[in-house]
Amino acid sequence: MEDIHVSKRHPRAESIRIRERLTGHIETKVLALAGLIAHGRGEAFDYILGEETTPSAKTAITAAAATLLLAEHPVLSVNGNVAALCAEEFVELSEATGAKLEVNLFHRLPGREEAIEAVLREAGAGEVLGVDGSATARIKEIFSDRRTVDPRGIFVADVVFVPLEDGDRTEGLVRMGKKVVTVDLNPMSRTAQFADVTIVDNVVRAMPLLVSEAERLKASSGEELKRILDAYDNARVLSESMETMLKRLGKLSERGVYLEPSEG
Ligand code: PTJ
Repeated sequence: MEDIHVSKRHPRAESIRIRERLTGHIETKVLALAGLIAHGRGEAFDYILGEETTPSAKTAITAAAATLLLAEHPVLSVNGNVAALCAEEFVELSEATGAKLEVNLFHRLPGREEAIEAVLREAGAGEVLGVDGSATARIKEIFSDRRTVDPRGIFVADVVFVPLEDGDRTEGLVRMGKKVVTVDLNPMSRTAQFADVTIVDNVVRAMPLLVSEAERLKASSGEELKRILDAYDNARVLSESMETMLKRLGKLSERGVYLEPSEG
């Protein structure tokens, strides 16, 4: 796939590049059409957040790394959006934590699982669960196509990483006694609310930080990792992310017009 040319001087060059990447993945079937809408919703929250990783998101990233490292059977659930945006980092996170990669989709259209598997393999993945008819187990607590999972993966996992979804799955997984880690720019989404660890940040910024945090904490003892989690409060992290948005909008609302024209 070729990127369109966007001048580095364009004030929203990075955002346009990411959009191009996503629209290109409609044709490859990696992305569901609804994935574009989901991205737009995420972008809107990112705009209000200030398009930066906040201190509370960094706290959540540390807790996410500790949760994955402490798990016995961690699984990283891959959907179309995350495969299109950060397949390499998913493979790296899987290597750093020993977590399995499983393709698990909301929109199960013909050819999508294979397309996502191909993107993961190109990014260096070895084993990929949930493909080639291997999603044979059913989770009765989930009421969408996401309920069919790999019996070697999400079904038996104690910790599941489910970035970018606003759905019933997190509630179902938590009800089953599993721990859930997510990345979601919307702190009010059901997944953000029900997860044990919610990273309110753009997945594009959060994933490299999560990989390096997992690599840094890898040598820590179980006790040290448990201490990180004992001190972690997801409700506080969610409050702080909402507060960041509120304060930013409050400050900007004092001026209304806050952008300066760029020099020609
Ligand atoms: O590939 P599939 O078929 O499994 O479908 C994937 C999507 C994302 C289409 C599906 O899970 C879906 O419809 O998700 P929702 O309900 O739109 O929720 C996506 C959540 O991710 C929303 O709360 C968005 O704010 C958030 N989001 C979108 N883009 C990003 C994001 N969060 C972090 N980083 C982003 N880049």
